[in-house]
Amino acid sequence: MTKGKKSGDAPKKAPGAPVGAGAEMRQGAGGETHQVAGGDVVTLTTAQGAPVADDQNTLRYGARGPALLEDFHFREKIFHFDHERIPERVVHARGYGAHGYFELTDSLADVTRADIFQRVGERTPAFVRFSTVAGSKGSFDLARDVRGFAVKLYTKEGNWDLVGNNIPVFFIQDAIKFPDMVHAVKPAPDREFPQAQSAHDNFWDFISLTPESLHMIMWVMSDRAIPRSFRFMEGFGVHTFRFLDADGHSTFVKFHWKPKKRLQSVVWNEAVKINGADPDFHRRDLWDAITSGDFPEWELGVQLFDQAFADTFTFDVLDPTKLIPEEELPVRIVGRLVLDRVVDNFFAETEQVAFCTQNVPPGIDFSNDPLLQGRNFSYLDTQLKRLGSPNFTHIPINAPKCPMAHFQQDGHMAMRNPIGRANYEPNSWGAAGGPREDPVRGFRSFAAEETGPKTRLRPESFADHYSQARQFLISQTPIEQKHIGDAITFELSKVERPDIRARLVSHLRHIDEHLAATVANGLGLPLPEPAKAARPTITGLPPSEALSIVKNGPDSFAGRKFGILLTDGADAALFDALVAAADKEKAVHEIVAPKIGGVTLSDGRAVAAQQKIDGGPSVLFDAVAVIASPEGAALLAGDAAAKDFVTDAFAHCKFIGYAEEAIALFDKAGLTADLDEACIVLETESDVQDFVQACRALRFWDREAKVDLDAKA
Ligand code: HDE
Repeated sequence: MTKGKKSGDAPKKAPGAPVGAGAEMRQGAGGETHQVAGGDVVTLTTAQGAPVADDQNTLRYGARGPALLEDFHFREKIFHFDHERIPERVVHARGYGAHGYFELTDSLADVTRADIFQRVGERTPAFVRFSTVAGSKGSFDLARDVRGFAVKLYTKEGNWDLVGNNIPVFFIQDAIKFPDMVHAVKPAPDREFPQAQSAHDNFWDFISLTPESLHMIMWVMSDRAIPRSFRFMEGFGVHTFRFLDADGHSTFVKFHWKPKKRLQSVVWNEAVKINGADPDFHRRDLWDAITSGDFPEWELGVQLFDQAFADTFTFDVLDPTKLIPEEELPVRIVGRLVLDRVVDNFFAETEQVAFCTQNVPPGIDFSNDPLLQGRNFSYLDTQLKRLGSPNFTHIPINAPKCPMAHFQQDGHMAMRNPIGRANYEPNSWGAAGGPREDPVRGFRSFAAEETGPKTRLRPESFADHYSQARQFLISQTPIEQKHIGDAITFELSKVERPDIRARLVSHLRHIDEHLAATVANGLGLPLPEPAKAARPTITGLPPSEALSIVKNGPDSFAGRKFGILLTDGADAALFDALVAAADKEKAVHEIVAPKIGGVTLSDGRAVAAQQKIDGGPSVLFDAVAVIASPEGAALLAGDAAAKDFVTDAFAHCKFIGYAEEAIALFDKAGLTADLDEACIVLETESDVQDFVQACRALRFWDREAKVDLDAKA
């Protein structure tokens, strides 16, 4: 599939764009419609509707005189502009959203009365917002960070917000520590840097004093924290929730989103470079996939269990720093989530969407997870601050799509106002008296019986901090384990205080001695004594295949991107064969060329480029090919960006296809002697097919040992 459009091509005309001939109705993000007369442009008006004659000049006394206060058009315009910003989210500020639907594929009527899980085949509208946590709204996409995976499902019995992450556990066990944890990771308050990074003293100081975070740290230091695309990452509800059936019987549940195109991440050196080359890498990727019709898709899976399982499980199911391995409790796939529509307006939808963990429909309920309980307080509070009014549910993106009827009224920006006399209940106005409660359909909480003293106490059952961290590590392939060691070493190398570095390594000794030694060695640090552990590590937990990205990679290159570096005179047949093979694989490609105008192939055909070589480094692609004429290769060999293109692709263990003529570039880049079996010469159509097939492995990890000093240590 050729990438037909450059990003930025919305499927329909953007609001405010010049209007050509023909009548059309345009709908504003707020739902209002603007009539566009046939052949005419719409008249500019003030917000009060007064037509505007001149939008270029303020009202003045004489052309060079002072401005006049009575210029209401100018005042209104500037006033509105001055108030365009709302507070960014205190965490998860940088995010990107899209619309879609959830479709039930397996009924859960046996365990929950939740309406969304009753009828197989039924679709429920959805809005999803992905995000990073630490960076501000304008930060870059490929920070090493947890990704938010927040799903709003507009069910027939109210909105259900499953506000999850791409990592199934969390840093802390009690919500009261959240402000400290977030303060520690965000830029230091005196200097306001570093931005969108965890590689600094404050973060590691907090972490090394908070051993419960170590399991999450293993995930955050793994390649899970630098995903290739939102489309290729998992999502998790993290906490244990409850399903309730019509009789109020409870089943515990953990939620999983599994990407149809399987898992993929980038490598750290690549992430750093992507952030420079395209800070919008993830949002652009999502936009491009949806607008080209390659709709991202996830399966919804549930792990269901009862109290008896909870009582025998090695860890406390209320502890959000623990997961339940899929091998121990299988994930039952019950539906699919498809994102098929980009937003019309980023602010109206993605910025104003207000997720609240406490938004659950009848049939879904909370557990006592202390983090979840704290979140249930926090999100409503946060939305009032961000959106400025308790009427944020009136904003179209937040409004339920099912009927609503209640007696809430007034407040800032009230858009839905009660009609009639009765605004209280009970009342005796009969049918005109408004809505009544429904003891059968209405939401009911699980009738849990709670006992115990009023106290501030962390349960003993939460005290094991290292066993699952170790289980995560040993579940990884060797290359993934190496990346974890590299990441911790890198992060701690940015920590200025040696005692903080040592304190962190003292915890690693409880997770894995080899990891601790590798990190200590990488830092040039004597191995510290092990930290004091609340509980000894259980070393016998079996590896879980589900925790590795590499073991859960795709078996095709579909949805991935080739970068094809072309020059004038490049072999046309080879190029055609490569494009055909990429299309067949359902992969996309972009042409990179010395000039954005493109190249003239060996058969005289002109091919446009999507990237000029300086703006299209190989980090933007999953695999690259170089098809050059001898003259073109000589030209590229003298260009630093072209040399980086191949050396980076090589260093990042990518598959590289090349026409024999391009070898001059590899020579000059100093790669020729190192070319390995993942560097594939393209001469015939069958070479091209072999190359595309080889690319399905995504990376040739064996190479990393050759190009990384740490691997040789
Ligand atoms: Fe959040 N979190 N969080 N969080 N969270 C917010 O709500 C909070 C936690 C998550 O795309 C805030 O609207 C507390 C875990 C996502 O709009 C705020 C605690 C998980 C998003 C808030 C947590 C998340 C948020 C900030 C500890 C994964 C972005 C802006 C108890 C399961 C949603 C906002 C979006 C956003 C509070 C921990 C996921 C401040 C107090 C655990 C995906 O209310």
